[in-house]
Amino acid sequence: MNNKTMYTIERLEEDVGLIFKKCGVIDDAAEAIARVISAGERDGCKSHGIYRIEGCLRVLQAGKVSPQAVPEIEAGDGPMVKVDAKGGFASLAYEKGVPLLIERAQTHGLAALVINDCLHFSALWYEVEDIASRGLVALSMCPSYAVMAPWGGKQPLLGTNPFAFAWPRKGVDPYVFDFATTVAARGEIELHRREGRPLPEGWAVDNAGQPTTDPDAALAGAMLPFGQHKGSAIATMIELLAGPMLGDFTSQEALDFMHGDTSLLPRHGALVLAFDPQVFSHGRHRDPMAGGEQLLQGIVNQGARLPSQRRYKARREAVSEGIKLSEEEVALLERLKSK
Ligand code: NDP
Ligand code: PYC
Repeated sequence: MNNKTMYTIERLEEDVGLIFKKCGVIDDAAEAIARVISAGERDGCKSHGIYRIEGCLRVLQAGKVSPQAVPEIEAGDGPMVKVDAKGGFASLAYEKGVPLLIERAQTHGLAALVINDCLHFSALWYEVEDIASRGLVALSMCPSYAVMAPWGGKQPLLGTNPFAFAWPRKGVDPYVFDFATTVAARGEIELHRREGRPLPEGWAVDNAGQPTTDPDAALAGAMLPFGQHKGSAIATMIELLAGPMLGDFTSQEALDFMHGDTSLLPRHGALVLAFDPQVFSHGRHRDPMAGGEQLLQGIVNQGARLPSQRRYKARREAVSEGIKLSEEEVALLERLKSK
């Protein structure tokens, strides 16, 4: 890429927050969105960084997300914390619900954060890493849009349904993985299209069900699950757990709600689970953290890298040198700020 401009994380957060505030999004929500988008850029996760801003703005313009929504929490004394996002962005709903989720997991061993009716556009590692950095194990999942064919089928039905897991570690970054259940996130296909690059084989079929490496044909056709029938089943599980089980949309319903327009972003529910390993292992006289460490060390000792290692490295570089943005990205921020 061409010349780069360095941004501090604070400057990027401020700019992104300002863009959303100018579009009528309440301050708390705009700032929560800015944190997650800027963290994506900081960690080199381009498919869920500033590239997502225009998608969010299109949904605002289409009137399909509520800029003034204030999430409402409903939590008795039990392990379930429910947040009704009221049709607003998921980031604020997550931030509002997570302190109670942590408290309940520490009390009950396991707790669930149920977010209903939210516009979810972000990477899930942000949530599970946040929970693991407070000493808990976390799982997060949500549907998206019906853009993926089930294994053996040809028509879009399931979403790109992301799934993330985090395990806390003492003195080092948590173990985190986070992936779409399609071969790659849809954002990756869109980035290939923008850059005029063909897709790797096996990512998608065209609208006649034939394999394609053309990003446009892939976007008009169907994406494919990772791991064939296995990814297809995991994506189905995510639909069931974070859709119908929460009384919320499946990926097909989320797409219908947007009148089939995948240039917008999906609105649906999300499920985040937190586990306290100290409660689960109580009475066993074995330190769960030490046991986890032994396993992770065994992986590293084979020369394998842990998931998120690339991301943490990108973060360290961004913290010391700044976040590098291209001329086009800077121009985009400036244009949106001055609107
Ligand atoms: P990737 O395939 O880029 O990465 C998946 C995971 O595997 C990451 O944790 C990554 O760590 C790790 N990984 C990659 N290569 C290796 C390796 N060689 N060895 C060990 N671990 C490795 O992710 P996807 O394209 O599937 O998804 C990208 C993002 O899209 C996710 O953050 C997801 O949450 C988001 N998404 C969000 C949706 C939504 O509705 N909100 C929908 C779909 C996706 P590392 O980052 O360090 O490379
Ligand atoms: O990259 O597939 C994706 C995606 C959908 C919604 C947010 N990200």
